[in-house]
Amino acid sequence: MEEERSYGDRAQDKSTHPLAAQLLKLMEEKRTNLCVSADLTGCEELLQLADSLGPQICLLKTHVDILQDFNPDFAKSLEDLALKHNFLIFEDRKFADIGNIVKQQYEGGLHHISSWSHIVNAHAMPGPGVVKGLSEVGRPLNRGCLLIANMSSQGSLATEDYTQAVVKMAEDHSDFVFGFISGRKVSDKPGFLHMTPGVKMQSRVSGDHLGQQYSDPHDVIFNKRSDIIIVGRGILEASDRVKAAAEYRKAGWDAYVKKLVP
Ligand code: 5FU
Repeated sequence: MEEERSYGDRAQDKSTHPLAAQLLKLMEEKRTNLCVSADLTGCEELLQLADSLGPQICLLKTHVDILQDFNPDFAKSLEDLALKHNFLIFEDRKFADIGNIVKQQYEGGLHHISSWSHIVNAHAMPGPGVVKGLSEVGRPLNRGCLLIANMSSQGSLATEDYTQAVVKMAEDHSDFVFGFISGRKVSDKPGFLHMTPGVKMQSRVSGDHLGQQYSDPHDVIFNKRSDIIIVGRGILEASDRVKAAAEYRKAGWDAYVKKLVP
């Protein structure tokens, strides 16, 4: 197995995308590889969550289309909290259309995602046009994109060949794409970041009734060699969310430190 490099070290690589470098650096500084998936339906509750968990996370992931009261002030407040606590915002929009449409979905509509979200993601299924379209909007704003290499859900149609084609597409567009949503490390390029959803501490909870499948932080970071754990209900449904986040943060960080030992 090749030697694992630290987040801080990977941030220094010339080939690392500036946004990936910023993220790797803040992960090292804050000692966290935890992304909270803020899957809530009210703006106020989401902002409170961001403020209370902000010190413990490297990323806050949103699904703005499930918010019942989204408004431009909310986006501004979230940006302020990201600055206050030094985390990045990732809108999990999973763009999946032709370039001409994803451009408009990213920049316009009700949500103006490109104006406040540092990171978005996309399915590679439509071909490179989806990345080119997003990149025309995102690059001038110094944004970055992740490609979905495979999904955590049961019965996902992503084959190994598909995943390899996604890696190639990312490499071909590395001025905008800087990593993957995937269950495991799929590329050895140090500038690419891997983020894994479907994470829950209790290994006895193997999934939900709609096909979600869970692994624990150690398995994701140490065994599967991913970089960031994405945790939703494991934190959101806890009676004490701050305490639960601290536990996930520690589990994710300990697994990373263990991985660094040659
Ligand atoms: F791309 C993916 C994926 O393959 N699985 C996911 O679960 C994204 N997700 C997201 O992570 C999903 O949209 C939720 O926002 C989150 C997982 O939430 P959970 O409550 O931790 O199961």
